[in-house]
Amino acid sequence: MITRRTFLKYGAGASAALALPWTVRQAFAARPARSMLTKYIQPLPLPGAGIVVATHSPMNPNQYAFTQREIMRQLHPNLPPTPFFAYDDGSGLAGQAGSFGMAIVSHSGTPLDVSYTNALPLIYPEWIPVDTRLTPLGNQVRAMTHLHGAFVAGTSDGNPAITPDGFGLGQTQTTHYPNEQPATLLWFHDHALGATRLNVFAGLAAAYILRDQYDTGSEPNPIGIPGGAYEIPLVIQDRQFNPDGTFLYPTSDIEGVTWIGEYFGDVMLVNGKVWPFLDVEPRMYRFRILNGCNARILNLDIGGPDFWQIGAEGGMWDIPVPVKNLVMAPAERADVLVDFSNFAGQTIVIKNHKPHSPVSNPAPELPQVMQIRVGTNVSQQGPAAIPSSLLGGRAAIVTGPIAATRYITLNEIDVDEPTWFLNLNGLHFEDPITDTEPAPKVGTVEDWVYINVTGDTHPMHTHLVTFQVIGRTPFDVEAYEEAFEGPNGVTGGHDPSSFATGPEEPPDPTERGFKDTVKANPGYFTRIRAKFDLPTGVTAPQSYVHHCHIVEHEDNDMMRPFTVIP
Ligand SMILES: [Cu+2]
Repeated sequence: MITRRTFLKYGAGASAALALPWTVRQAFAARPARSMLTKYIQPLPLPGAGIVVATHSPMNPNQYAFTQREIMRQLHPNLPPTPFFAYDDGSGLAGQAGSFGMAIVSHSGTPLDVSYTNALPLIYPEWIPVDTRLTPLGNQVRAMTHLHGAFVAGTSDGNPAITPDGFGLGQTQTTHYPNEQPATLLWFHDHALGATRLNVFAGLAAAYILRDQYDTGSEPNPIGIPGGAYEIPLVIQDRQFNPDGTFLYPTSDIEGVTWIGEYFGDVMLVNGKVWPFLDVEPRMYRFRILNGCNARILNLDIGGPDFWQIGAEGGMWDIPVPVKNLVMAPAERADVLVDFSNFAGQTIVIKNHKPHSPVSNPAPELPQVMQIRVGTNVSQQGPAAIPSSLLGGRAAIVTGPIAATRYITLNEIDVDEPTWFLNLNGLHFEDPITDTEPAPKVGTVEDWVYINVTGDTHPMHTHLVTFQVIGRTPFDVEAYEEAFEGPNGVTGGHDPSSFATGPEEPPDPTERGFKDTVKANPGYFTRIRAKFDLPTGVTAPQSYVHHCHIVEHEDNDMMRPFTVIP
């Protein structure tokens, strides 16, 4: 058995080219359209100006009815129109400018009923290379929506363990979102079994902004942060294009395999447009940043001013934290303030760097993200200074004892072979749940320890709960593997503590609050802590999943079901 870690280790001595994961070679080889795409010549789509703020049902303000369908937009002036999948709120999407263009605005404490009806093509179009080994119904387009970060019943979660076939043409998925959670940025995206990477790549992703009485979105507000036109979502996604305008998703060169290990673009899209620019006034702004890439870990740098991070996936923090570089794995969110007051008349580029060790991601470099043009005139004065405190909190679970600690291994098996797959605990997604896997009792607190024996960082996402990051401990991977290795990697349930090679490292300052996605770095075991409550009126058992949010990994097969039990 060759894991990617050993592959990289021993391959590097033989040939530098061989040591590169083949997806990287392919990404470099295939860039037919990139050279035509001049940077910073089109404006960033904004809510109400290129991003549709979803309209509720005519009879019920707390009900939304979406249709997933294929539309076309020009994503760069030098490209023909690009076909992609979109969530239509019934408006017809005339207000959607790019390939990301829908946002629900909801309120903490006010439940919503949201339905999704599949009106996509019956069969995947040619530009989406399905791997029928991984899908339940061949090359049929099956959709299933998951509200990422939502505290919901298992039946409203978009659960591939409950609904493995997803929803086909003409079928409707109905969901109930209680919104019993703090104000934050969630996002809804497709979660179809074996095709999540393709459906998300094809465009099925949208924003879900949760407000409360403090985080009103208006200016002024009780928190003293920017609002209105000065609060801007930045959804960052990398893509490749064919010269005809279609998105390009490379296929495997392994016999019988279509799936690739990671999808990396050579072009950056922000809010669904290629390398856009944004005009700002010389004052304070709030950016709601989402890494919407399939597999790329971003390391963002805004040049002149600082990022002041005020929140992440689980909502707002108690204080702003200055951050020079925002290292964001797929699905992670950063709520940041940036003060342009001292930058009047200047042009700034948001750049993306290779993340530093121990974060590891095989993405080829893609250094430019977008341009920001700071004007000289302020039309509305914002907050005078970065607030010294906020109205949120730190992640700190102090309620009672730890009911259980779950040891979950992350494995990558048979790299570059037809049998290549990734897994948790040496198990496929469809395998029965074993007694060492999570089965939290409702209302109890558990520690989950993600033990990474692969060569890459995996952003692990838990459905249902947000969690506190407790810390990361370096350990002797070889010795741990040798002790507990099974046919598909290291099996679950084995405490790695005695293999530690150093003390537990505290969470990063950007992990101050509750999170729903955590970077599990190679050579470390990462401990998170969560309380497994259920929404009001929802009774155990309820079924969910946890998985790597590199969506190629999730599809093949780094995802497992778990049940919250009575
Ligand atoms: Cu992964």
